[in-house]
Amino acid sequence: MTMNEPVNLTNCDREPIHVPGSVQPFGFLLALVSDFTICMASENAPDYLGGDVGWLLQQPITAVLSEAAATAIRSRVDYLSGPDAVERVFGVDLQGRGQLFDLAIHFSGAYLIVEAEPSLIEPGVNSGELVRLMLGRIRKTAGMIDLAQEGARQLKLLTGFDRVMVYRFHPDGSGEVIAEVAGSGLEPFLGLHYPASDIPRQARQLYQRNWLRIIADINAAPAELMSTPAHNAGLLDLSMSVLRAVSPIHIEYLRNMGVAASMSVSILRDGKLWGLFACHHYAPHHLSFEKRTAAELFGQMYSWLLEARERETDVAYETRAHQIQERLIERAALQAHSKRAILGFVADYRQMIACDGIAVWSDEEITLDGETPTEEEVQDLISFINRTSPGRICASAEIAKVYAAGESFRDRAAGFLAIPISRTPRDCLIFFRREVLRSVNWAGDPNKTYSEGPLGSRLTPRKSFELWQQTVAGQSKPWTTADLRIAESLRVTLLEVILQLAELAARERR
Ligand code: BLA
Repeated sequence: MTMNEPVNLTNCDREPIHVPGSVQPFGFLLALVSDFTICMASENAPDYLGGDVGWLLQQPITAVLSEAAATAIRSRVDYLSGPDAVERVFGVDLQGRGQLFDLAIHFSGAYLIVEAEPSLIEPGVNSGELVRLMLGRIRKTAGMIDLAQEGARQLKLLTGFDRVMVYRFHPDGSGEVIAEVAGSGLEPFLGLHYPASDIPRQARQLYQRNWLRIIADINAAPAELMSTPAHNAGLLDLSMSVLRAVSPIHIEYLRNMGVAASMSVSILRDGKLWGLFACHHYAPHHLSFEKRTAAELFGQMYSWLLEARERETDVAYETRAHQIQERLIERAALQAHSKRAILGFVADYRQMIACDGIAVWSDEEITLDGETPTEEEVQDLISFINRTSPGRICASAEIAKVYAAGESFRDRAAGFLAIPISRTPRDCLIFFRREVLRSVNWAGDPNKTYSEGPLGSRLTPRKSFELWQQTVAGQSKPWTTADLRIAESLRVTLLEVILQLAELAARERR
């Protein structure tokens, strides 16, 4: 997509949101070349610094800022060596006139970017202490959802946004509101799913590098970046900027929802974007840089805690599966016949791997439990599996994609995980998961109507939800690597059980 091609609903994952050529007007931006001469400035810089843009451009920084301010900026340059490094300085008297600014300083290519916004001193607020208290509260929670709910509550208290949600991404880039704290009378979004396109790929990549963005007022006209002829402000990469102007598509989406200000704080796991704290306000809402820094720090601490918690959950899931498996081996040893040993443990298998139903086929006999295809359908599926992947575990979260006949029962069993359990073909365990759509309904207000902007009704929560429904039709929850590891271990165990019982039977016959 070229810079000049208009953005619409089909090309928006290619919208170059990192080079908007403008900033939000709650602060101003200067770009300096290596001798600290200004080569770009946002058109609103004179509102804060006096003079006009024509004058600012090509001035050495010391002609515009006080010596002390220029020194404060220069002294930070040495700390900017790592990728994506941003230095912050609070309460700098930029022109020696008693007006204090908070600064964010970083390199974009060869340019030193200085962003400044008036310091908002909040008497009695100690951000460090606030974050310390917030962490104390979230550490007391148990489980991932409880953690998310308390995290949203704490962030709402810190920031004063009308609504704070925890939005979790799925592997396909779509997402789900898993926790929400909203002012009374607001339509709930908890439990709603949205397609990947609502937070397009390049935005997700950006949010992995830059932890926080705020849109203080969706109606505030962006301030264009102006430059001297030798430079091109339209190409200036603002990925790490704090003032970066926001995609017009996203602004339209927010406007349609009646949202006037928004903020999101990234939640990362193992360096990858796991989710976001998504915050809405129904009037313009600006937070001091200090509070935003506190919110960001909270997001980082939250991410570490989540990482530790999720790891514990994964370990607990597998440990429990292994315990069930050990009990199963002990009990199998008491069985006289392998068929009984295999068919008799359906309830145990179901506890090992999360599923909605299971089919077990052993020695020409089939047992179905929970939500499954019919016996006939299962038998056809088994023949297919034995033909296409004999002796191997095979799994899919979208059955009709790998097995066309699965189309007819995909609402009951959109996902399957098959474990072969004997040397003779056919004997196997198949875990089924229902179509994800069946467990999720529209949770918003059915009577609520949304405004529409130039791009029509697509950019509303309800339409987004409908689109998500279309994109996940025929899919179950994905099988995780933990599921597959447990399946492999179960396969080996059941093979051993069968072998042992066969040996025992042979010995008895002798
Ligand atoms: C960005 N879209 C975003 C952001 C969120 C959402 C949270 C991050 C920016 C922010 O902090 O506001 C989406 N917000 C949601 C969702 C909920 C919510 C799903 O509160 C659910 C309750 N957006 C669209 C479509 C396109 C699109 C169809 O809905 C494109 C075709 C684009 N969204 C889009 C872009 C950005 C974005 C380009 C990046 C904005 C930026 O950082 O410049």
